Amino acid sequence: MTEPDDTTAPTDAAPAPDGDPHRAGFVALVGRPNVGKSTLLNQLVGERVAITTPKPQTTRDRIRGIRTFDDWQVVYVDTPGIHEASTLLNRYMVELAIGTLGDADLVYLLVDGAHLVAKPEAVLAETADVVGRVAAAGTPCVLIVNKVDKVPDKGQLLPHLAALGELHPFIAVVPLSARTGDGVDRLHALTRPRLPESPPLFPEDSLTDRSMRFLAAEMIREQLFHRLSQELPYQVAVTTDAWEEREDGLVVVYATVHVARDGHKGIIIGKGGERLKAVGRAARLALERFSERRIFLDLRVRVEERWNERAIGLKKLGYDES
Ligand SMILES: Nc1nc2c(ncn2[C@@H]2O[C@H](COP(=O)(O)OP(=O)(O)OP(=O)(O)O)[C@@H](O)[C@H]2O)c(=O)[nH]1
Ligand SMILES: [Mg+2]
Repeated sequence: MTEPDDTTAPTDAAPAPDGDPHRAGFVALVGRPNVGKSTLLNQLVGERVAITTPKPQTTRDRIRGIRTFDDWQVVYVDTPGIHEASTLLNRYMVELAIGTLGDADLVYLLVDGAHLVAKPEAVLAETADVVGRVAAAGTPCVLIVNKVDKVPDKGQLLPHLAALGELHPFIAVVPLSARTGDGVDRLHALTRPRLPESPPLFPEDSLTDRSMRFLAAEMIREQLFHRLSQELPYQVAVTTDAWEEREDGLVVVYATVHVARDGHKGIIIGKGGERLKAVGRAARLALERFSERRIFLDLRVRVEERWNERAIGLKKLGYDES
């Protein structure tokens, strides 16, 4: 069994001062759930390496996305949203995000600009909490005010940007839109000088450190998030069990949706199997686009009783630090 290489990364180089040595390092993307961390990761990398949904707590793992320029390389580390975690899975997610802070050369701390205008006090209070974690780690930090495409009158942002800027000695406060890419270029100029002198950390055509198996499972989970409501998305996990390349070029992917309760199985499958079919179809198309292969997806549902409440269940389904 082999897996295809990652697709080729865009190589438009950011200008660098003459004679400056090659630089490479890590930038951690952190913030509350749903602020657009994974959308920004994809925008920066130029490919959809992380799944994104309108629901909070979509990202459960650390996902590295790589961007290679002529004389520097940056490894962006997407993390789960930092929140008041109560369940075992959520505590695991938050610890993972906080653990990333100390390992990075630079932190991008994201807030939702549209929320900032609508509910400034709430956003300031919850940002202060995340800022405390960043300050404890001691890593230099850029504050990113995302989703500014949702704020028609940019002047409305100004007093709030100033208030946020007082929370911490940020390197800069950068308003941008991860969705449209507006304002993203400014990040490159701020980031390069903060990275250490180093040869590239990954091959120059790599887009992510994650395998196609992992990305396949995530693409299926993304479709489940889109099609399930209330608590159910948080009770499912997906594994890729096998990846087989046939001689005619077709790739057969075997994957399983794990549900925490017997009663959830029928909901996932849907009437006449319709929901599972729709999930499989959409995930297969996304995977075909990304891998540039023809895919046959064999998708099953299995009950892994209370997997999300038990350490052993989490580990079994891939949620461990390794
Ligand atoms: N309008 C607009 N929407 C955005 C922007 N960035 C992200 N979104 C939307 O916000 C929602 C959440 O985006 P994600 O990238 O999944 O957010 P996240 O911070 O990774 O969320 P978690 O993984 O749950 O912590 C999605 O519906 C995105 O399409 C933006 O710049 N503008
Ligand atoms: Mg995310």
